[in-house]
Amino acid sequence: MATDVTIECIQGDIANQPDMVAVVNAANAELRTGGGVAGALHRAAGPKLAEECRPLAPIKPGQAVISGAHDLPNQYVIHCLGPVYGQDEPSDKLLANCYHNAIEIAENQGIESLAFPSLSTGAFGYPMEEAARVAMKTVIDVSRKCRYLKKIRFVLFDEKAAKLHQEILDQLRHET
Ligand code: AR6
Repeated sequence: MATDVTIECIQGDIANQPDMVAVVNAANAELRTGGGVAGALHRAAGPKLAEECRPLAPIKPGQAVISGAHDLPNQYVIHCLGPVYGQDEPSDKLLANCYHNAIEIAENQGIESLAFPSLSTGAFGYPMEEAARVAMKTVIDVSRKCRYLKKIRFVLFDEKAAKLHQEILDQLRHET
């Protein structure tokens, strides 16, 4: 039986979500540290995260893999490689695959709560509003089939992005 999944949008830091079982990384193909989300998560997790990830790399756009969370206050990190906007095509399909695959991995692990950043909207250049529509639509669809997941949280870096995600979530919920 599917559970009812709560979807919420907050302003915050993806590396500081202690009440979530798993957090999602906006990774690079090599699963190394980097800027933005990857930098924040690897810094907080410590060097053992990159060490654990090395044999899992490289990953392709749209793919997701899971690791432990090391010094982060979570149990798992699910690493997704988002599409580089204007380069990895079709970018909307590849971005949707990230959300779909991350949720599928979480379900297979029996994870109850999962926090996402806004994948691809930093260094990878995906326009925030377009990306938020893809993200919300995918998460609403996939979460209908979840058995274990109870909460999905979008953690946005600034207030404007959090408000935009909330508005799109509200719109899409009313349409479906
Ligand atoms: N918490 C929540 N959101 C954040 C945080 C944070 N600590 N830091 C940045 N954001 P990005 P991408 C927002 O660049 O576009 C990396 O260097 C940010 O404002 O982290 O998928 C990797 O190594 C933006 O809206 O991810 C890859 O090479 C969003 O999170 C590449 O960048 C995603 O920004 C991945 O690029």
